[in-house]
Amino acid sequence: MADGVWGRMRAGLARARQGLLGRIAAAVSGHRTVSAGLLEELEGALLAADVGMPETMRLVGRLRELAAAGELFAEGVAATLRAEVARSLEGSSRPMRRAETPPSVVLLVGVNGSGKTTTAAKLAHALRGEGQRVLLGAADTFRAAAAEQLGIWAERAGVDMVRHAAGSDPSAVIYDAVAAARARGVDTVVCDTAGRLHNKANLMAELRKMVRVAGNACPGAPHEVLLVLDGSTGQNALVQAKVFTEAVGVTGLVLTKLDTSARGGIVLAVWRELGLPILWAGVGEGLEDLRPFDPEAFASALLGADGAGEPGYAEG
Ligand SMILES: Nc1nc2c(ncn2[C@@H]2O[C@H](COP(=O)(O)OP(=O)(O)O)[C@@H](O)[C@H]2O)c(=O)[nH]1
Ligand SMILES: [Mg+2]
Repeated sequence: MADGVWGRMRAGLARARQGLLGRIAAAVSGHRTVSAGLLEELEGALLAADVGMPETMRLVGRLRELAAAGELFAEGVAATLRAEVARSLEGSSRPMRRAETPPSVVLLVGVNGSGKTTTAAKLAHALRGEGQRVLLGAADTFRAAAAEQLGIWAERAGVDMVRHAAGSDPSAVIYDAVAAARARGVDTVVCDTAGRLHNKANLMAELRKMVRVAGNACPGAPHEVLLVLDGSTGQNALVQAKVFTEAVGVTGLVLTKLDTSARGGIVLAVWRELGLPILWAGVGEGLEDLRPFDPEAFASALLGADGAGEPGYAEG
């Protein structure tokens, strides 16, 4: 009895580890035609991978259509899904907006632990690699440790940082960082923010003020408000995206931890359900581990293909 329970649990976990591709392969094996039962299993696999209901329904509907027309057999399911996912994600990325007259101002927002501070450092590093002059703004003044953490990264990245004392007004940091950037001929200011305040309303009010103050410090700023989402948090990422989008004008997304997530399908859900472009993908904890989001490479990494070994995206 106990053995049975443990055996099932082990098997269940192994299945989760295998990720989407493994589950599709398992569903398809032994089938020749795309039966209703197979479609149901595929639906389960897509939902388990956080693809979300609307996009799952679209994908499964498409498979059903092709199968009914005699154009799809079980062996072609993975390749067809890959092509459909790539098609879904067309137009889901774009380069970051730049100010006509520097500095460009980028605010990173998101809940605690999503990867904002790490992303600020990676982004500064990436832009520096493009030859830009970059300045970091430590506008997470909620905890002293936050500015310290960013300071260590700034040093590693060889980028200057503006910070104030812990507990001070984060908007003042934004103002000073933008003013300093203008004075020093900086191309892009990347600002870290806090993910937790005393309550959600408080946090959102603070963020709105930061956006306003950035605009006061430099007309047209912020040029991007990027919501940083942990790609492994699943459907809750959608809830976060809705909350932040309503509170501040989120212009795009950074999806982090795609290297650790066996699910990744959240990318499809956020694009279909929110239409927010995905600008960057976080694929590790190091300075180099940020990539412009590449929909094709992502579809290949998620569903396996020749490009699946593409550096930087996790394979299921
Ligand atoms: N594996 C992995 N870990 C990440 C990634 N981005 C951030 N992290 C880790 O997530 C944790 C929280 O990151 P942090 O930047 O402090 O989040 P913040 O609270 O939003 O500022 C840290 O341990 C980071 O190293 C990523 O793309 N991949
Ligand atoms: Mg932080």
